Amino acid sequence: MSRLSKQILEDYEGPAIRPAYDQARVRPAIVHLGIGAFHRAHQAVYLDDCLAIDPNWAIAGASLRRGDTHDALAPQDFLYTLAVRHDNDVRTRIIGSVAGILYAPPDNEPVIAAIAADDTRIVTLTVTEKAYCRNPATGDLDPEHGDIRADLEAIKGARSVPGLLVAALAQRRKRDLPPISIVSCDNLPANGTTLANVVSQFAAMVDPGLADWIEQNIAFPCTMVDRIVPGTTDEDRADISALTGYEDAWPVVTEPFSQWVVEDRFAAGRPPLEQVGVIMADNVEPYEIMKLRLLNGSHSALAYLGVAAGHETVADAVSDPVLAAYLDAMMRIEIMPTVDVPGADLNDYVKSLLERFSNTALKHKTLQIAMDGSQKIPQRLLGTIRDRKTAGAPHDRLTLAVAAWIRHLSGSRPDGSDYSIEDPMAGSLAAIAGETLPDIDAFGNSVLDLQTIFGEDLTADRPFRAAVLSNLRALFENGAGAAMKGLC
Ligand code: CS2
Repeated sequence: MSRLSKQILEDYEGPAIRPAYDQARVRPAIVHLGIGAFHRAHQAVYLDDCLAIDPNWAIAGASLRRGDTHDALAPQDFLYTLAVRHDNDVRTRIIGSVAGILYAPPDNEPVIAAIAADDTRIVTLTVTEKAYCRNPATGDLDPEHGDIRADLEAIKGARSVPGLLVAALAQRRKRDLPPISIVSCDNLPANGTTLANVVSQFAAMVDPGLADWIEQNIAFPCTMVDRIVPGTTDEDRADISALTGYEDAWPVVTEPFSQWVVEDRFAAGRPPLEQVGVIMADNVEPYEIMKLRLLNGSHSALAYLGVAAGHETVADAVSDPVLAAYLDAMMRIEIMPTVDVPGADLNDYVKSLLERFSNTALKHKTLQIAMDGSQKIPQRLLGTIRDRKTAGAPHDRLTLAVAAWIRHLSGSRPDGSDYSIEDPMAGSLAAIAGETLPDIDAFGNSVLDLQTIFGEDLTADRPFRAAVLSNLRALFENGAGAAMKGLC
């Protein structure tokens, strides 16, 4: 079977939809940092649609940590297959919006040079929460972060995302190049503002004049991104090849649903996003809150309780009637009253989330979503808990989800099998578990003392602490099913 490439596309007659534009005419103007499966199934698809309208918005991708995407896609001219699946239905499409991929560690100079190139007009990012090197509770740059310290000492060949952007922007300023927009597409509250904040805090430490220039010349629009994209498996590769008739080393598999809401505030033009289904908004915050709290908050709850209840995938977990009822109640009773999107029907939104989670074609691993909890819990669960507390309203289900995260950090399932904790704070979290367990209260108390996660307010909140600890004991002693039963 031939490998996907521009050449095989010339007379391809299989079912995968081909790019609707002449690939020889496209020009990159967007540098994307973090070209993983999510970007390839989301922004790159919208941009593929844009290229049929205007060929000047192709993507120069960059991987900062691993070369595997580059190595898989380079032999196929950076083409790849998007497989949209719902239960037994599958549709395939070849995406051509990625013009190339840069991978250049340990010295990211080629990536910095691409951002500082004359033709670059937009930088987009899907680098995950941890790459912002922020204090998760406050959103400020963490000056003690290892990569930040290294970059502050030697910014050439910067490793961290804030350092790398500042290095590139310093070059643009020096060469008097036009302004650009830097667009975060990560699941963070006010993601553009958060990014602007860490970038300007880093810049101020190396050159206050540069921080001022960034403020005047660079736009950091906020966005809300949504599409469920599990990691591709070998089984997916085989299924997709059998269907399309060519070999693709790294296709991406996703659901039919996709949403992108973008704040319309760009410094140097933008692709015709509004013509390809993107919602251009003056204020993205309500959408972000809705998505982070209802989708991602329940995803995290489902991941931690699902792992504890022995469910490997999200679809398995929501097929458990107790878990599904708990989740439904958490969303409708505790989260929905904290969300307000003008014109949106939140009951419909919740209903569609439960349908999306139950898509059996997506083998979305609970352990994949469980990763990086220290970076996710604050915006997914704790903000909602704070709002419920202020309103004097119950938040028992959200509290159970926080306890389930802490239980997860023990690294073992109720049947005694182990898994590893993937988290930038894994070292200190493992040390806490090692020093305190099997004393459940000591374990819970030590995690709840972490101000970078729980902030000054929740670390000092006695009723909150007591409620989390009592849930944590219930989870360890009686299991996840019993803990959820009273909360359905
Ligand atoms: C998930 C998200 O892995 C996770 O933490 O909650 O990646 C989720 O699938 C996306 O945000 C959906 O848009």
